[in-house]
Amino acid sequence: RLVSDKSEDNLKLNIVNKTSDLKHLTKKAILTEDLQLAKVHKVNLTDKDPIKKTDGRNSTIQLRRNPGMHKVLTVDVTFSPRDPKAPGQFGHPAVVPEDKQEEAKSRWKEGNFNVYLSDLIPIDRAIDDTRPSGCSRQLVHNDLPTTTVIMCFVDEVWSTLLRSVHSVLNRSPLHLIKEIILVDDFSTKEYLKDNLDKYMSKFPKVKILHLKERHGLIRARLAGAKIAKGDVLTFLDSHVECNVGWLEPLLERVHLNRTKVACPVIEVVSDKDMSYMTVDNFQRGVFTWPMNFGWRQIPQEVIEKNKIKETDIIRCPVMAGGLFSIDKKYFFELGTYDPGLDVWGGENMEISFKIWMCGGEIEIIPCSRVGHIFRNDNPYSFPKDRIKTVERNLARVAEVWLDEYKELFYGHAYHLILKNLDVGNLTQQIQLRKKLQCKSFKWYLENVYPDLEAPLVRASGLIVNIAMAGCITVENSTLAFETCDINNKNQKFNYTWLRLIKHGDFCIASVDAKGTLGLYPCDNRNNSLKWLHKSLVSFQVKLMDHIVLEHLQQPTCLEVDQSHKALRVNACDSSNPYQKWQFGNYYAN
Ligand code: UD2
Ligand code: MN
Repeated sequence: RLVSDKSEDNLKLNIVNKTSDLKHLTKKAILTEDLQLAKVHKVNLTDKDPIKKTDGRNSTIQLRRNPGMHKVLTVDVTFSPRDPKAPGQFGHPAVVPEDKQEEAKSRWKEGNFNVYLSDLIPIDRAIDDTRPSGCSRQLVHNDLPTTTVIMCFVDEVWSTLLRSVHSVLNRSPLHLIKEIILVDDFSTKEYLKDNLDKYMSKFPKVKILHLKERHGLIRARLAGAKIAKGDVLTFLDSHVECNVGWLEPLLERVHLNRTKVACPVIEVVSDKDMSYMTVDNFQRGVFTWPMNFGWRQIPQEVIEKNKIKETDIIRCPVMAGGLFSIDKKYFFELGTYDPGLDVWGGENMEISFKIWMCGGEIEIIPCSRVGHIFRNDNPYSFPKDRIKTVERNLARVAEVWLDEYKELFYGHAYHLILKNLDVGNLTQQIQLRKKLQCKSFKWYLENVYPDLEAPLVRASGLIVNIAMAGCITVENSTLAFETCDINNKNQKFNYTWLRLIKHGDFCIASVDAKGTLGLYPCDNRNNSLKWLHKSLVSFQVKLMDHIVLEHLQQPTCLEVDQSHKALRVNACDSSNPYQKWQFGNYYAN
């Protein structure tokens, strides 16, 4: 290990190798290597000399380093902590003393995690290096771009905010950190004002931007991005702990290709005991309808078949949102975030679709790991209703990016249709998508996220009534009930996410008082064309069920009249078999 105290900000710099690596190197070799790394850290080293390594069995192997590259710098000043016995040290769980239980409980709501324990553990604690083995041997370029770290926060817990900042300062090669911008999103807590400024004045790289009104995290990040001086923007939440070697692998990807957007693996800092926990490898960021973010493990057989290694980069359909590095110019070329998104939520979907559809890529970099405190609820207030805010944001994203697939979004969040949500003006966002000549959502589904089920209709084919052994048929632009014939085009219908029963551009409806049925031009906004057909597929068995006209006060059901074999609507009766229907195919529940 090599210690130098001449680095920037007068922080002590330890350059360490993981113990697992040390085993294979002689003492002399370690020194040579560390000297090289130290040089790299201060000046850009063009390293052409081969480095001698021994493999432990006394045979010397010659390693020619790639010119202009170096091994990831494992900078970590917390490696030998001042107080190794402090609670929470090395990422271990901390314990609330018996007589402090009440206090801990009452302070929970300050951040919706164990604030008492956060205050108890060191703000610069050591944590385990959780990177897969092999990461510390990876090479990155000597001329990596610099980054501005942007952390925005509203009423963040003091010790947690400090720990986030120190984890960046302590575990990043400082020549790569242009600055850390803390964007204070109009916090109400006094300590986040003068005290914070005073504390951070000791760290020249840290800048604080106090916003004069609440921007919400999306516009707060943009305020930070506007004044950023680094080549790359690295966004972080304000309750994180960056792990050893986290930064260079992210910057390396952006350096290789400016349209790559690099995310670290997000690990877990427990909200209950503040322990630092690693997560399973091979996780992709995905979403399910109606645009709920989640992580999904790559199936074992895919890992085996493609020989995917733990250190391999994982391409993700969507990012979690909080932590990523993006080339600054590219971020602005993409039109940043939609500034019409409010407060919190949905911006990760927006930026993800935008990146992929407009020529970029989103990657998770397993050799970069950052811990994050996941909380059950937002600890700050929303200017308007929380749920409505997120729904409106998502609907904006759907309107701009999902094309015809937005029906799936609304179909899974049907209450939004009934609410008649006002999403605000979208002209600029739609123009932007045109200007950037972004691809279609269909392209995205086929190429980026082929495993997402995205059937454009919920059900299709024949509409059968088994009791009467017949099917709904179009005859001379009217509706009739006839013997089923799978090859008859006039018996084919689509049941859409917006609940229309379509035959071409015409939709089944009952618009007169007598309850007769007819075909009318389809219109997604016309509620009198909408039918609810509930029991779709259950345990792979198709169930018959009612088809209910939705716009009426009294439930009214599609029925075939027993004697005349005519179609009509009638008062719903759960035991009436002539009101039960089944489509030929069902695509989703
Ligand atoms: C996730 C993301 C988060 C963001 C969010 C919304 C991760 C780990 N976290 O939820 O970054 O993308 O999804 O889609 O991927 N904040 C403000 N002003 C506000 C609200 C929040 O500055 O009005 C700050 C907040 O203090 C925090 C950050 O924004 O530092 C993210 O908020 P969060 O931690 O509540 O979001 P999270 O982690 O639940
Ligand atoms: Mn967070």
